[in-house]
Amino acid sequence: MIRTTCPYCGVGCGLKITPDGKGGADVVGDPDHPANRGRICSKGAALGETLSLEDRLLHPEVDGRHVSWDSALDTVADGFREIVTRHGPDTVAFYVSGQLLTEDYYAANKLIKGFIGTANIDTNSRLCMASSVAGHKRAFGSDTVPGLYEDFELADLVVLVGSNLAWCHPVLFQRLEAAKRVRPAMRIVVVDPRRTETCDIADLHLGLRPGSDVALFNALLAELQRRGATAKRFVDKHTVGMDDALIAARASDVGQCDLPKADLETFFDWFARTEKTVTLYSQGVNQSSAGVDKVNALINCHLLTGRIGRPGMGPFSITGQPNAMGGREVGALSNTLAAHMDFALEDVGRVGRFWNTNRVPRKAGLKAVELFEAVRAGRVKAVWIMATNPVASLPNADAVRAALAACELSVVSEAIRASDTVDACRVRLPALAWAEKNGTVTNSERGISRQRPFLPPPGEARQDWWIIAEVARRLGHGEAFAWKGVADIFREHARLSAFENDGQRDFDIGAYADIDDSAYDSLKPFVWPAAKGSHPTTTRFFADGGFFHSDGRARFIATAAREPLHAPSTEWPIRLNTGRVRDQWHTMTRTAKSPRLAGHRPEPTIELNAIDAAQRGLQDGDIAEVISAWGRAALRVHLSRALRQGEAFAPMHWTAQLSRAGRINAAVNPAVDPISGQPELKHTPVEVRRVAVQWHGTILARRPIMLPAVTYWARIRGAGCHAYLLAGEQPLASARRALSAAMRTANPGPWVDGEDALGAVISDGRLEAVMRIGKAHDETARDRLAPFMAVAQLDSEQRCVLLHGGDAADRGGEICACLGVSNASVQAAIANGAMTLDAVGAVTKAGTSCGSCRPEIRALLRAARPRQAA
Ligand SMILES: Nc1nc2c(c(=O)[nH]1)N[C@H]1C(S)=C(S)[C@@H](COP(=O)(O)OP(=O)(O)OC[C@H]3O[C@@H](n4cnc5c(=O)[nH]c(N)nc54)[C@H](O)[C@@H]3O)O[C@H]1N2
Ligand SMILES: Nc1nc2c(c(=O)[nH]1)N[C@H]1C(S)=C(S)[C@@H](COP(=O)(O)OP(=O)(O)OC[C@H]3O[C@@H](n4cnc5c(=O)[nH]c(N)nc54)[C@H](O)[C@@H]3O)O[C@H]1N2
Ligand code: SF4
Ligand SMILES: [Mo]
Repeated sequence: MIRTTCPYCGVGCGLKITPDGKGGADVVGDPDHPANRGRICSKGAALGETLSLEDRLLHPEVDGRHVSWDSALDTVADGFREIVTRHGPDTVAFYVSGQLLTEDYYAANKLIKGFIGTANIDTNSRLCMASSVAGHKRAFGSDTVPGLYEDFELADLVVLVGSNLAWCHPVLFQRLEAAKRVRPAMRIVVVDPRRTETCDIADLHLGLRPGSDVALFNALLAELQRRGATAKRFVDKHTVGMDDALIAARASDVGQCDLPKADLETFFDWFARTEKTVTLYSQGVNQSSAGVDKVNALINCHLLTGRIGRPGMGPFSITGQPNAMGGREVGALSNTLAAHMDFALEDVGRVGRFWNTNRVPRKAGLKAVELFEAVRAGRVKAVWIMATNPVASLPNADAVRAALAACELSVVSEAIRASDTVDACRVRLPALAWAEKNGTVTNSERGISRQRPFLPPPGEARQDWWIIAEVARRLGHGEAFAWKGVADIFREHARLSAFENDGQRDFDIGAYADIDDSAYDSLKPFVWPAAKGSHPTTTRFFADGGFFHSDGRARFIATAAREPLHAPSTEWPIRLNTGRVRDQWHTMTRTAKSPRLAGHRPEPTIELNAIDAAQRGLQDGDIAEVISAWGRAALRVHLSRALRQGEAFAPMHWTAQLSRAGRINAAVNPAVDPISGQPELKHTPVEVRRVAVQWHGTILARRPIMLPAVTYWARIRGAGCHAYLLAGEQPLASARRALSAAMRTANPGPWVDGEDALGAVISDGRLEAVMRIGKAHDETARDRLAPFMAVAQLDSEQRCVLLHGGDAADRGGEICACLGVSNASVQAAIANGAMTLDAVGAVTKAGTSCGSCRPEIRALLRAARPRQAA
């Protein structure tokens, strides 16, 4: 059994792994890990299904040819050297990721900032945490998350702003849910334009107008002061700028939020009266052209009330990626330097002394969106991408693809071959993946945990730090990169955090600067700070001031509410919001391998309010084009009661690998916050138009199919098969011909026609491939057909049911990913009288494993109640 950390979200759950000896593993929550105490969510629980080597990049490639490591590394080193010599260091760049381990991250940052001599390294955290980083620095003088996870459990009021915790940080949601069950008096408020699954445990949902958070928190600040909630001693002793912040707050108009007066009154009242208040916030705050102001507007409320750094209270920026915090610690944003230092002259000198180099740049580098603009314009001529998929995840994504195509030297270090970004890069370096990697990550509460390998390295793949160090050596910097393993890098990183620190910098893990290899190997999770000579504790920051501005005081920031940069217009009347679904992770390079995760949301959707849909002649299941001034995507229409009129939502996950036109970021605008440079991914004015498709189809096949050209397709994994969901504009008959030919090419055998536009390849009694095609969208076809693929040999009755109809399985998709319980089974249980979550669990088992689906089961229960009462 090996203890490691989950590679997905920033909760950073500890896991216990038992490899099965055949390349797979059993994964359970680690009861001893402080982040999760044994809990786990649907994505974590399905990790065992994502370990196969299918789709992995296993050998270095240059210009599409498989080459040796030596040759690939020479190509990278020679290319960077030559471009730097010809055009200067600022014409090269790295674009890295919060999914690198701290040791890899440290190596990348050291190479480019310390030795290549440019700050042109940015990370996908720019799309994620940059506004929080900037807001923290403005308020506290440092990028410090003051609190701990247990504060959510200790609080009497938890305000979730722009966070869909139920789906995005499920284990923290479970902890919150459990705390509320024990103490029902605890109140939860959700501030989100959408009525998300997180609202399931909320006492109040403030469905505000998108982008109006500053107006809301300004109004709150003014109200707190009016109601006498000011912590006068704390404000006088530890802060500056309250008066200006209050003047700005009073000047903004809460009417902009479009919220019922009574709800506002309740919110102000609860906040004013509740000392133990936590404000937890995420991408609804950060991914905005006013992201930094949103952060400061809500921090202002905590400074005014002195509610920070004590148990059960404080602002809490929840991070997305497993090592978003580690990236901030090593300083891999282009506007930070290293170990929570930036480009102040003394920091540049200090880091240069520590690294023994005089090349440290004196100014910040390019931020993600401008970095790829610079690539496109030819100002940056070499870019090395590591552990991120910008062709899918950056806004205005077609421009990113075009930038890479125009780039002299595009390099990518990746674990997966099938990725839009790998397709777009010239040099492809195979990286080890989670199960094989070794190092540390930092979670949202500053907790550092080990990731430990439990599978052997496949093919020629190597860990990222090794690849970086090999390039460094070829560039003549071998001595500075002569690490023998990850423990060497960790110790160096810990030494730098403590170097000339004396308490001036929050990030200090000097206590670990001298640990030996075996202590590193067995390292238990710990929360920083952990200065040399200190005893392990879990510390909060700022209860008694001690802010990191030179005068030790926090800053109130006067914030003025402003509209998103691109407002809706008559041409683009709908506000497109984007984000996540429960069971997929980002660009799906890993989660899409798991059949059980595919059940929940199998396709890329555009969720619309019923009124907006009706105005456009759109019905549930139609195919629609989402069009903006930047680009377009074609998605399945999904009507949703969670959305306000005039607002749409699309998940960010689908790439060209999985759906021809499902990449929503082709349409998302590249506006950024003026301070943080974080893109406004939550707000793009768009129009949505019906695509006049003639038919809809579903194919399941044992072997993957080369699809003919069709308007819309999405592909997912089924158990033992590949599933395709299709729709097209050509006549039904010709589509049917083309598709059946494609099916048979990959899955040879005799073709059998069934009723109801069904056709199948059945060879020696085994179903090889099956298609259902017709004029209408049949949402349940995949679930009905899947059980037949699971049968080794169809008996005559099964064959008859398959070809001539009848219900072989239940309908309506999967609700419980862990135990494979369908929506229909849950509904049937409810219809038979299971009226509580526990009762549904007892009958169907749904919701009794990881619990991620409990909000959805409760929604079905709620929906059933009025019907049963009637
Ligand atoms: N299942 C799953 N979990 C994940 C991830 C994943 O890919 N899949 N990714 C991880 C990562 S990297 C991140 S960053 C986190 C993100 O975690 P979250 O931030 O919780 O997730 P999102 O869905 O991006 O957005 C959160 C909410 O912001 C709302 N929102 C949009 N505009 C506004 C606004 O103007 N104001 C307010 N108040 N809210 C608004 C959206 O409606 C959405 O419900 O999730 C992490 N966890
Ligand atoms: N429209 C819209 N766009 C968004 C967002 C949104 O809410 N809306 N959210 C944004 C946010 S918050 C984030 S964090 C980003 C995430 O976006 P990305 O970072 O682009 O998403 P991932 O799919 O996680 O990409 C990580 C890649 O690294 C690879 N990989 C995994 N492990 C390793 C490793 O150890 N080494 C190497 N070299 N490669 C590895 C994976 O195969 C994968 O291709 O998306 C952003 N984009
Ligand atoms: S909540 Fe789920 S995805 Fe996040 S770290 Fe824990 S198990 Fe992994
Ligand atoms: Mo993120």
